[in-house]
Amino acid sequence: MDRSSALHLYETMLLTRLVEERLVKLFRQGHTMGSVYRSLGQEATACATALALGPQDVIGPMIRNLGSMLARGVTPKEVFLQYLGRASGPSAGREHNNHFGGVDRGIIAPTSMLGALIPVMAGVALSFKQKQEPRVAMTWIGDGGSSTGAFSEGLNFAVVQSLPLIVVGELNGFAYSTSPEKQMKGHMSKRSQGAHTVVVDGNNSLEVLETSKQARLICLDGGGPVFLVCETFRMKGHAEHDDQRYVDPVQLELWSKKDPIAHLESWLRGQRWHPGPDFLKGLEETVDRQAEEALAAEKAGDLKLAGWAP
Ligand SMILES: Cc1ncc(C[n+]2csc(CCOP(=O)(O)OP(=O)(O)O)c2C)c(N)n1
Repeated sequence: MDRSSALHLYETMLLTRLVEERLVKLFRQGHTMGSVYRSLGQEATACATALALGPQDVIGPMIRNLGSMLARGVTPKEVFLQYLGRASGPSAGREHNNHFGGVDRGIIAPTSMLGALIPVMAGVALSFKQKQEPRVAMTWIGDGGSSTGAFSEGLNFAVVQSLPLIVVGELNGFAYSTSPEKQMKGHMSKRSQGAHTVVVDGNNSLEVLETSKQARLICLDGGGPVFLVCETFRMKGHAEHDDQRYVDPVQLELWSKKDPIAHLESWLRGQRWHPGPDFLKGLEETVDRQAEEALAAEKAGDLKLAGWAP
């Protein structure tokens, strides 16, 4: 791990946290459409995985993977415009929250239907294999989403066809208010359908990045798919309306000590690579400025639901 890659990882995770914090404020002020699904505590699982990819690879994120989109160059302003439902936003006001992408930048838009992206991304990976292109597809699935038929069918297809697909399993303690033991027997990694499977500490961004890079090489070498299960914890409720009263505070306390950003910060300090407080301040200013620009677009009458009369 060289200094600039480590700082890029740090920057992407911080940016994800700051953008989501600002989205929460915008939500509470009544500006946004839909809710905000935080990835607090899971930034490593969203960012370090995507940062392991090459520019020609394709991702299919889910709701807690805004960080993967920022990792691929989506700007905070685009995210704010999208959540504000603006005509000048990425989906021109036709979709809410992070349901946008762009084939040109290798992002298949997230969908709401859990599991549905697995067969879609297996299809993307199949096209790479058929065209003999050295590219991989990556998507994410929660422990709850791994109970769907689409997950099993899609991953099974990828295994049988040896497709260059990385499925990141987010084992994060809860699917809405249901814990994994209430909906699966054994560890999530047992649901691999025979795929090469690795379990990592999802809050250790360095380990996630390194393992994701290895997973990519396995895929490029024809050994895919890879099921990369990240053990982590959802530190907020399902979305902003959910106060997570069903979560044991002791568990939250325990996981707060394993915060992925704090972990990387202390590693950077150990390397004497920590960029200092101005780095965070600069990012905060960037996020603030871009949020204000999006709010200015709203004020200027950049209509919600493009093409519709107010
Ligand atoms: C097929 C399907 N069933 C139910 C839902 C409603 N739903 C949306 S998110 C969610 C919980 C998802 O939990 P998990 O997959 O573990 O991901 P996490 O929210 O923990 O990241 C549910 C039940 C849905 N969107 N799609």
